[in-house]
Amino acid sequence: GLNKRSVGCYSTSSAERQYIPRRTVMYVPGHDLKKLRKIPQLNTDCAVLECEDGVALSKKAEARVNICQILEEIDFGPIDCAVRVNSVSSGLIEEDLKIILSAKKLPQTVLIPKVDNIDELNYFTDIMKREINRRKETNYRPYLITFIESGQAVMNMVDIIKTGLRFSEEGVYLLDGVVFGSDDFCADIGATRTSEAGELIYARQKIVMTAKAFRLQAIDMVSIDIKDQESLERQSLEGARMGYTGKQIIHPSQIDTVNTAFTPSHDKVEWATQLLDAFNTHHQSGQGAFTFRGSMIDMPLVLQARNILQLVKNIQRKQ
Ligand code: 1VU
Repeated sequence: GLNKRSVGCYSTSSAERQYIPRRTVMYVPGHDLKKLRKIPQLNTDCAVLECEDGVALSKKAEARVNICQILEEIDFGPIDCAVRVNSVSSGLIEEDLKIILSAKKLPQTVLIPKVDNIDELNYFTDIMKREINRRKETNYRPYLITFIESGQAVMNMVDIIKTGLRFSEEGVYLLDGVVFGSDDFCADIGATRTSEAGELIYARQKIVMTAKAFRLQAIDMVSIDIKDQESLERQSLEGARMGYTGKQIIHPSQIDTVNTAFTPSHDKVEWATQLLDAFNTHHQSGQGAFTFRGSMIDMPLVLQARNILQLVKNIQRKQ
């Protein structure tokens, strides 16, 4: 089998876990039924039925009701159906979970924003347990994705993930990924956001590294300038090179560019396939390092090539 370092794979538990590709994680505001009904026509990997920042305070109640309706009404097909609830600090999360977890059909994935410390994750998990237990069926176990959006959250990330994995082992949910909430992060530390994102480099790299250290997916920052396809493509390719598995998006025009950037190119797949063939040949003849297309190849490159092919397999499984 493939090495455990394969991209996005979770190694500590269970064959039951299926890899859910989330190259594109697209927000659809919960108050907007017209946009919500568009979801099945979109080629996004993950659709986020949004309760948090995309919804005004005066529309929160309406958004919850719409989301319950849409969960029942829409066939999401291959799209990962996710709900982003409000943060613990907003005071709105209990009501979000009460209503959404009483829907006839439940989301496959729950996103929880602005998790700054383990107390907030504990509080959320208590409500999740209570509301899931309230239902008759006991086998509901969503994927969970947490957001890192502040200096405190970056510092506490390891503890937050370990706590989430402990609850995952208990069976409450399956912690599956981490999102970098770059705009709130900038506000929190007093940074000024630029298109080049140099001000974000430390947090962006720390978050992907930490997520991957625990074999979790890492979802990169949003590009809010909807018109600027060039910077979207540049940022997406950069995120993919850093190890991110996907990116948050806000508009249908961003889907194709981002899906493409997070899918290994034809050339890259060919390179990886041929490199592994060459490796097998050299390996059988007892040779360690060898040259391939003019470069020295040894185990780290072989592992990277395997990551690429595993990633393609994960994406293809969806189609
Ligand atoms: O052509 P049609 O009229 O049939 O459809 C429009 C529009 O409805 C649709 N569309 C979307 N459909 C689903 N999900 C979306 N997010 C979405 N956005 C647009 O596409 C067609 C073209 O749209 P448009 O160019 O006329 O755009 P609108 O003026 O309708 O909408 C623009 C905004 C920005 C309001 C819209 O894209 C949106 O609501 N995006 C998500 C906002 C959000 O949830 N933000 C919070 C998360 S991001 C974050 O917290 C970090 C900053």
